Amino acid sequence: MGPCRLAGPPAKGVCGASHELITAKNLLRTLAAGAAAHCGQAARLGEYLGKKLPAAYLARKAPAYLYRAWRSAGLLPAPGPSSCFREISEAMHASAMGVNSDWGDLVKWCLKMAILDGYYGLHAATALEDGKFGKPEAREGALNLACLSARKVNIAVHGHEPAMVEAIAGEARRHAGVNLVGVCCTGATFLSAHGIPLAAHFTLQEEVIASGLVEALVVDSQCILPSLSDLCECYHTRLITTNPLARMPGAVHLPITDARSARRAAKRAIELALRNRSARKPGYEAAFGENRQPPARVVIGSSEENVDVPGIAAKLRRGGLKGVIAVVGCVNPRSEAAGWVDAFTELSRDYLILTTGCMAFELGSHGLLDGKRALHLGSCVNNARIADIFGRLAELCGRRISSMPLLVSCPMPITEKSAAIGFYFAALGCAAHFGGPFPVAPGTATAGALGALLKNECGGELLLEADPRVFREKVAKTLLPAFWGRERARRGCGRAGTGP
Ligand code: BF8
Repeated sequence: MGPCRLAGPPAKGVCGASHELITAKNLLRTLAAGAAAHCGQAARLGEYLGKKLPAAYLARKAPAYLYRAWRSAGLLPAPGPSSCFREISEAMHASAMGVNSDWGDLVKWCLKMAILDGYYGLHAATALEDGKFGKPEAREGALNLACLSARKVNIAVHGHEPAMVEAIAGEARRHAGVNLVGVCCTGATFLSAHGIPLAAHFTLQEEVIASGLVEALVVDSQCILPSLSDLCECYHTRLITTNPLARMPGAVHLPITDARSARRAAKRAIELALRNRSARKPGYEAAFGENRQPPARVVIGSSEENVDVPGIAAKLRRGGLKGVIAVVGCVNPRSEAAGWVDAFTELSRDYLILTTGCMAFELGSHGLLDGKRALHLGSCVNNARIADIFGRLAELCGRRISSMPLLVSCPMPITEKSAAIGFYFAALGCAAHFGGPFPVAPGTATAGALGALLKNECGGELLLEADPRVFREKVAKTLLPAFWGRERARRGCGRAGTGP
């Protein structure tokens, strides 16, 4: 027996597990892993800063009508930020072999994980980050591999934890010959907080090393390819790990637990990089010089504070804007990114795009992050900023989130974290789109049950569509305009009939 395989309905496993049970368990484990990563990130930052969130954090932060709806549907996690780890552990227990075999109940657990991820992961990490480092400011920045420098000592910083970013950025200011670049979400944080260039997203992280120009790669946790260990051995790059949970073979380990150890690690990482400069092979510099294209210029650093939310609400009411689309999550090498970029470029004529994570990099490298059509809101935990903007837009329009033309699209998901983010927005009442590979297969009973639960209890919906052209047509012709029509039909709720 085992591991569980999906033979397709109506077949059952030898243990009697149905297709629905196996898919619900797998989805729950995916969402629990995503929530564990975001909540772990927030908890680690809280420990680093010596800060705790209030026990009633979720109750205070969530829209009151949703909080009541989630509570009556049994979707609310236990109160208190520290309870999230118990809930995640219970979700793993419930989905272990031979524990909970009521797949309808496991589907509820899935939404509980998504809600917990939103508040004790995304919102908590963003609030702690902002409390310590301040809100980002809108500014111009540069992005892609051209941000590396053939003349300077290059240090790439990769991962998700702002403590490490902050320490290295502070220390690097003392060394004029050091060029710092960011990778993945750390890169997004770097870019918005310090204007330091973003060299690569997840899919391009190996290219950073393969440039042959990087003296040190400093990583913390999440989305760091295990292949980087081997790759650093093939080039001269020193690999440095800083999170005790995320060790890598062949790396120098400089654990960061507090401000002191962060400063120490930053200093040592820079020393190692400076010393390693002589090991760089000159051929790479010449190749870089010949092939280098100018970096993409982007506008970054948008936040719930500096985005003109009342102005957007007014445009939505007047019909000058058809809706707002949040483009979030990963860029998957299995998918054709160009098709998605085309779809969002087309949609940006009628819809405002808010974007984070690796998708923000992808849109930026195609010229969309001009501060008008698409706004960069930061790293993946900073999707909390988008949730805040959505909530505020709904308030200003006198509606619920579910009756606003708001969509979240995660077109090329890879990680468990991106699945958790999408489902959190669905639990808020948004339409949540996933492209392939889907976290749950379309047309299955499990997807149907999730869709029904979302619709009935939260007002949200799930859109599973892997073809960018079909997606674009669905959004433009039916999905978001339908919000206004539905609202008109409902009458009496908010300002019915004011949409386009
Ligand atoms: O958290 S978008 S590949 S980098 S999971 Fe990872 Fe996906 Fe990129 Fe940041 Ni987010």
